[in-house]
Amino acid sequence: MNAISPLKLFVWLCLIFTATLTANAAVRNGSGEEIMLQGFHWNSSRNSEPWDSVLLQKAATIGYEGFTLIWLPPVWTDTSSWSSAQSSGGGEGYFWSSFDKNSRYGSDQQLKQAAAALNAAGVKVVYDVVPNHMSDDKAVTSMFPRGSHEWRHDCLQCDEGDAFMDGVADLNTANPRVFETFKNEFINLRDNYGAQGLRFDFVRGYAPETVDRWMNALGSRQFCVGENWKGPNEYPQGDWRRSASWQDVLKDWSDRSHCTVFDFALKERMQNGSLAEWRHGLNGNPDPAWRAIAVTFVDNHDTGYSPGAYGGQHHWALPDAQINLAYAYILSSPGTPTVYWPHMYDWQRDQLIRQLIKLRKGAAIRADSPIRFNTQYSGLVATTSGASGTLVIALKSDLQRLPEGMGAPTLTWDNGDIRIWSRPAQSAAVAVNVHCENANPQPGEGVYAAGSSLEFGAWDPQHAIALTATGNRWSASIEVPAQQTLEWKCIVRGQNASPIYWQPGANNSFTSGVVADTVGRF
Ligand code: 7SA
Ligand code: CA
Repeated sequence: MNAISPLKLFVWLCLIFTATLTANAAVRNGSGEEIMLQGFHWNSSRNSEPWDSVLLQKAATIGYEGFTLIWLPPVWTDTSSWSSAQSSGGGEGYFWSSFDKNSRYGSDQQLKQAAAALNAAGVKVVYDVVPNHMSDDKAVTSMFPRGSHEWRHDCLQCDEGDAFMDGVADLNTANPRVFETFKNEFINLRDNYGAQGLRFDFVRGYAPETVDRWMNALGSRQFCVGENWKGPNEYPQGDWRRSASWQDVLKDWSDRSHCTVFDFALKERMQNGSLAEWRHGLNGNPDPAWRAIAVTFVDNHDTGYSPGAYGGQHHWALPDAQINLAYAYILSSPGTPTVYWPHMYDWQRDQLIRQLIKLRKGAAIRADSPIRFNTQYSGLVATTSGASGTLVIALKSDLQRLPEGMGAPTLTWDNGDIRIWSRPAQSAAVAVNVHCENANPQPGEGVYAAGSSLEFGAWDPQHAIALTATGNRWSASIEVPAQQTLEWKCIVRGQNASPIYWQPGANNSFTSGVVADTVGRF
């Protein structure tokens, strides 16, 4: 049998290597431990001082605060202007007419200086790009001549996605020449303007696969995030996404683009749900591959208020009373958190945000870090495990009795509406099945497990774990950190924790991760 030649072996190994790379190509979420600042608001292009010089002056501070990414507005010149009954605008970059970087935010030179200063301060620059559409106010000399399938209106079925407004400004991004033009510009942003990532605008307007092809051309571990602001109810009849969840729709887009996505599932819960329901954001999904793709935010230049004319756009603004709670949640939970410029630098929420960033970094929370929700408490109580620490948060919660050794909160804000404990790193959580036998609950009573750790309600019968009956056994499965010796007892109690019957005798105890079941009996 002739030995395999070294060359053949080398080719074979290369094939294996590239196959594994592309097969499970990870999401482009930077280091996985990023904190993003949205480096503008809706009226930044109308700022008295050119925005690029504001950024240049603030670059060192932004780095010092702990931000590792900054999302900059579209830098292509936009000379549009529009007005409606309620407001007016234009020039913000979203209706651009050429790749010329002398924009309302500053000159080409000022942009280069600001970008260089931010990158030097350790804040990677992420440019907002708008390939779906452009203003075509110079019909004759446009970058994309009409009548050659490069515009949606020349070839309706060529547009890979939705139209912006009436679609007359939409480009066909899959058209080879259109695709190449943007690819070359993205490479230009990387090579000459310090781009280390891109924010893709209006991704509902083109295919995620096209985004993936552009990002592959950029190579290396560039960061990318898609703005897929399109609720399930906006998909047409017959499209599976119409009856899917926001999370499913976002995950599908990310799987096909290998980019992260703004967590509109969380935004929707923050807007419409109770605090306890914030756990249903993409960043709270039990699967780390789902948490890893989430870019969480409280508000942005569309949804929120902005300093200046008309207060910005405020299409879907979070009520003021929720904003601190929302930052406490996104900065101490998985996903890649985004801070909105005015909250930090115009409206004095910087003190809280700075402390939250410090706690997050201290615990080395990552986008895919595990999170456990303690739903037996009111409000939102969650434990996020980072590489070097654990953050326990209690938002407007009735958590009062604390487990042994938990002590006072590391951070208390808004009269205790926000409490965060910074604790030592925990080993990965494991499931344990808790069982009680020979209980004899009377009508209106239930069987619970009360015990030493937060998961067991810290011995507080009011916050013990409710068990469900199967025959003469009441059970529940919970997640607890591994390698912990935990003690607990069965109790029978009424709805409002009276009367209470405790299991007699010694506490039940077990070491988590060693046993899968723990049984107590009356
Ligand atoms: O209503 C908010 C939510 O409430 C919740 O209760 C709802 C949600 O469903 C509901 O549950 O969210 C809905 O509304 C959102 C906001 O409209 C929608 C969302 O899909 C929908 O569910 O979000 C869409 O709109 C956002 C502004 C987009 C989203 O991607 C998109 O999905 N955001 C990005 C996109 C753009 C555009 O690039 C930017 O828009 C955003 O800053 C960026 O973040 O075409 C030539 C032409 C003609 O067709 C027009 O007739 C003519 O009028 C030009 C003229 N169009 C002008 C527009 O009328 C004018 O408004 C255009 C040239 O300028 C303006 O457009 C601005 C836009 O207003 C502004 O937001 C655009 C360009 O300057 O820049 C910004
Ligand atoms: Ca389109």
